[in-house]
Amino acid sequence: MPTAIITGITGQDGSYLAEFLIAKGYHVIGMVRRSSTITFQRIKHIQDDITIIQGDLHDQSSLVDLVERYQPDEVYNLAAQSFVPTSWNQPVLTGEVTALGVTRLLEAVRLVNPETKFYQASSSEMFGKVREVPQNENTPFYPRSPYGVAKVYAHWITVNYRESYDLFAVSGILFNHESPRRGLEFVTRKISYGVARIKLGLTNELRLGNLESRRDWGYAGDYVEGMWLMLQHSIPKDFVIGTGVTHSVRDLCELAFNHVDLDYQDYVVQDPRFYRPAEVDLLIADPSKAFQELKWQPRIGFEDLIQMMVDADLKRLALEID
Ligand code: NAP
Ligand code: G4F
Repeated sequence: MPTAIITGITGQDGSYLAEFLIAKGYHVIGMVRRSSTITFQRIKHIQDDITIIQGDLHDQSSLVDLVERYQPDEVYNLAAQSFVPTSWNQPVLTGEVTALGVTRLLEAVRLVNPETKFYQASSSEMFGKVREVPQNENTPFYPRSPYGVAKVYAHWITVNYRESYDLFAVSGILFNHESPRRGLEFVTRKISYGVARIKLGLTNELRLGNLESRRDWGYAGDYVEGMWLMLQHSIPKDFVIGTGVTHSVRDLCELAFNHVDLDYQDYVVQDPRFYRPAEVDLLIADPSKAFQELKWQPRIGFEDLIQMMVDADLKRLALEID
């Protein structure tokens, strides 16, 4: 039975990856940080099938202990301060966790067992003010937020440990991926939840920021397979994972409201509070390397994804009201 450690297991991707690895027969160790309330909502259905251990990307010795104790075959580093707007309010914390935290974990792997395979959750946010369209593994980075800058550091330190110490360490450059488990602050979930609340008569407006920015949105459940495939490849390499299709936030509103027979123009209010100091205007992946070398393909398209999220929020809210 192979063993995998997942940092960030309580997050959206961590929960899907844990399910995926359990189904593949892995012993899954989930690292969680200590908090005064339980943060296991996304993993409570699989809690009996995983081992949960406390640790924190701030704390070097907790990471060394973890790797020493479980001698994992694979480590998936998904933990991060992952919300872009927060990175302007907490740039130092974002750098500590999202950037330096990766070095701490790589050091733990290098010191304890350099045979361990390592996956780093890199981000399309690194492309920022894009240098070419679409973006592939060779597109230069131009990050536009402290989060993006931290992810560029994390990306290059992963490449550097691969080249310096011959570790099997790879970065998956993943474009935006969403699901009914997405945090409420991210725009897809904010919209699906807002649409459901409006449809159920709980509110009559949805306040958003920039409606013109464009993203390549896919389904998180599909993307975790890409992470695993990268670690099964014969050679450690970085891959872009995305759909190759882009939509604006406005398109997203139109689709989500239409799904419940409403017109977004009657409810969406643009609020400058949600504008960013620097925006990433356009992201679109060129995932051809992953298609060819990993045989990875996204299964769920944009329309199905957004409809799935709206339906899930309608169901959840209806149960709460009952
Ligand atoms: P998420 O839902 O925000 O989950 C982040 C996870 O990191 C949570 O489990 C969180 O724990 C944990 N965490 C935060 N600070 C930590 C610390 N100091 N020590 C240990 N754990 C810590 O993020 P996600 O959407 O699943 O994304 C997973 C990873 O992929 C992140 O690194 C993100 O930056 C990256 N990424 C995401 C996307 C996307 O579209 N989703 C795209 C590209 C890259 P708590 O539950 O305690 O908060
Ligand atoms: O959903 P978002 O907050 O995601 P963003 O900034 O693209 O970051 C996500 O994807 C990255 C991959 O590219 C990850 F690395 C990162 O961890 C995270 O998962 O915003 C998407 C777009 C932005 O252009 C934003 O300005 O939606 C626009 N937007 C418009 N109104 C809004 C809002 N975003 C949020 N969160 N809230 C709004 O009201």
